[in-house]
Order: sequence, then structure tokens, then C-alpha cells
Amino acid sequence: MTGSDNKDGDSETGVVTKTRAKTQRPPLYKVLLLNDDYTPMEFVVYVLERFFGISHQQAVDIMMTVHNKGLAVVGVFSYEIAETKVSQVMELARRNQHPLQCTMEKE
Ligand code: TYC
Repeated sequence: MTGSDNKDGDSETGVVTKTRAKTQRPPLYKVLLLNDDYTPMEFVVYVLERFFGISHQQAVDIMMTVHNKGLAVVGVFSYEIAETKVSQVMELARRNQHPLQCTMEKE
């Protein structure tokens, strides 16, 4: 009998493991738009078109979802992009004296 014989059955079994470097993805953030009773619908549609680069129809759809459900995710971005979008929306709403609220949340 040689060393490669396996009569006792314990030399050729085992779990094969592979190690793989984990790729680190940056965390993503949802930008949320919240409903209120005062901000005009056209203003919300304008904000969505201007800052989120979406079509008029998509902007109307998202605005109506917020109006009917209370909030909606407008998009998902890296931290810095999400923060910029929130600031842009909040600043334009403030300048126009609308109570529109926009926030971000880690995905
Ligand atoms: N509810 C508002 C109205 O009836 C419209 C609105 C939609 C306001 C979306 C905010 O994020 C919002 N004028």
C-alpha cells in the first residue's frame, strides 16, 4: 500500500474553499420627496425635471405618487450626489417659500 491509497477514506475528502478579494462598493442613498398640502404640483414637477433630469411625464408620475402615497424615491445616488440633489431641492423650495421636503436615506 502506498501513501495515495485511501482505504481509511479520510485523505481525499474536504471542503474546497476559494478566497476572493471583496470588492468594496460605495454605499448608495435614496433621495426621497415628501408630500405636503401647500407646494404647488407644477413646482414639484419643475423641480423633478430640473434637478433629476427626468422627462415631464416621469416627473408628473413621481409627483402624483408622492401626492397620493405621502412620499416616493426619486433616485438612488452616491452620498455626495444625493446630498447635492437634496440641497438643490430644499434651496429652491425655500427661495419660493414652499414647504417642500426632500431627504436622503441609506439604501
Ligand atoms: N400635495 C400637493 C398639492 O396638492 C402637491 C405635492 C406633491 C406637494 C408632491 C409635495 O412632494 C410633493 N398641491
